[in-house]
Amino acid sequence: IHKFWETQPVGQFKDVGDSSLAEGPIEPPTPLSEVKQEPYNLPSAYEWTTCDMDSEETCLEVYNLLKNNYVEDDENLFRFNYSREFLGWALRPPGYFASWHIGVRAKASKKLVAFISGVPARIRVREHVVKMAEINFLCVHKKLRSKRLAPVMIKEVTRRVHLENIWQAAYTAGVVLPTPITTCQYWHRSLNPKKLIDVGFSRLGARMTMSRTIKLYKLPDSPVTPGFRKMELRDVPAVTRLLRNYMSQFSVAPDFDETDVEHWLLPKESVVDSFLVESQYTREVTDFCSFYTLPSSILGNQTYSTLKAAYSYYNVSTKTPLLQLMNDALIVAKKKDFDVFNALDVMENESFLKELKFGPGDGQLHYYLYNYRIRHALKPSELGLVLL
Ligand code: YNC
Ligand code: MG
Repeated sequence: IHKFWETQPVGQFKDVGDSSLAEGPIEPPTPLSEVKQEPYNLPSAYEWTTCDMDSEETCLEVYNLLKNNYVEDDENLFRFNYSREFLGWALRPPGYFASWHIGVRAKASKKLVAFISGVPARIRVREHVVKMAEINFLCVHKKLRSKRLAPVMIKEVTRRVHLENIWQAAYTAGVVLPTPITTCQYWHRSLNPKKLIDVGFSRLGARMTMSRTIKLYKLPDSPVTPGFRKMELRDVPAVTRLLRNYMSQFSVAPDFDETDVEHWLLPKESVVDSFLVESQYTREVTDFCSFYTLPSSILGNQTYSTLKAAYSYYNVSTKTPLLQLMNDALIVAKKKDFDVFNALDVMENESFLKELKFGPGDGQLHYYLYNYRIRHALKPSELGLVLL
């Protein structure tokens, strides 16, 4: 039933529970000279293009392809609308490869009709730090679906990753493929319940009125934790130490150094927000929280066109209880006019979701590794990785 995925070095369904299979790479690297030198063949009406994300014009083409054709919810009410600034950030981390930003154009019109991307990352699996590609933004134009273009795009990005001498990858999808390392659930915390109900994102609870619902989700005007402030450039060393120490408890997590923290966690307007708690006495950074901005287009509503969503990213609590830290994150997100705050049940998130009035979403997010077998599936709480 998975004609393509059955041919790939990924954990296969038939091997689930087979404890004779060792954890680690499924296939060894091949000499670079043996990596196919030419791109895979596309149907003759199409051609490969490398998308230069430094070019405003190309960035806009990728933005528009995704805005009109990327991920929708099960009921087709919403579609992710990653901003141009976000795409520029997500696709150009330290050491990125322009060759991993892969487009497909119609030869005749030069219109961009498909895209897939990778960025390099060091990901720790238990005690092993592995160089990987994080694969994201796989998108085929709605009019070209079910023509087996996706497998060609996946093989092409794999070839270009191999050319950089990288042999593993991490990715997430809403669909079940062979075979998830874990399956996570999204939880949603209403910040603007009236709008969420009006656009069909949420429903008025049983025996609830609109005014009682608004009151239920009300938040203070400003954070309650003394020393809670926005992260700054000077905080990069302290945040890196705090994060590295905290992430060591998870089975799979990024191995962030200071350059990574500066890129992925330093606040960037309308892209990523980060806050920390600095002890008033010792000036020590004891806690950290962050979220990224990912609006969704609201499909066919007369009043509203955009749902402004914040997504929980990396959080660390050592002194401030995580519950209080995340409540402050909700407060600042509300102040920034987000409609909803989303979080996965990864890391220690379960400890605050119910108490802070998050509700479970429908639909799951499956995490995968390419060419790396893990012995048993993880619990979401054992996962320390958030992909965009
Ligand atoms: C998916 N999301 O199972 P089988 S997530 C991977 N990820 O293959 P066709 C997927 N594979 O089952 P369509 C997938 N969705 O026969 C489908 N597939 O073995 C598999 N949607 O291809 C599927 N973006 O071209 C099947 O399908 C085969 O025209 C069918 O295209 C699929 O970015 C898609 O959800 C998703 O744009 C492009 O539906 C299209 O339907 C679409 O006939 C809306 O494909 C947007 C959307 C996906 C978001 C994401 C992560 C992608 C990971 C890709 C795998 C990376 C592997 C590692 C590579 C580097 C390795 C190194 C080293
Ligand atoms: Mg297709």
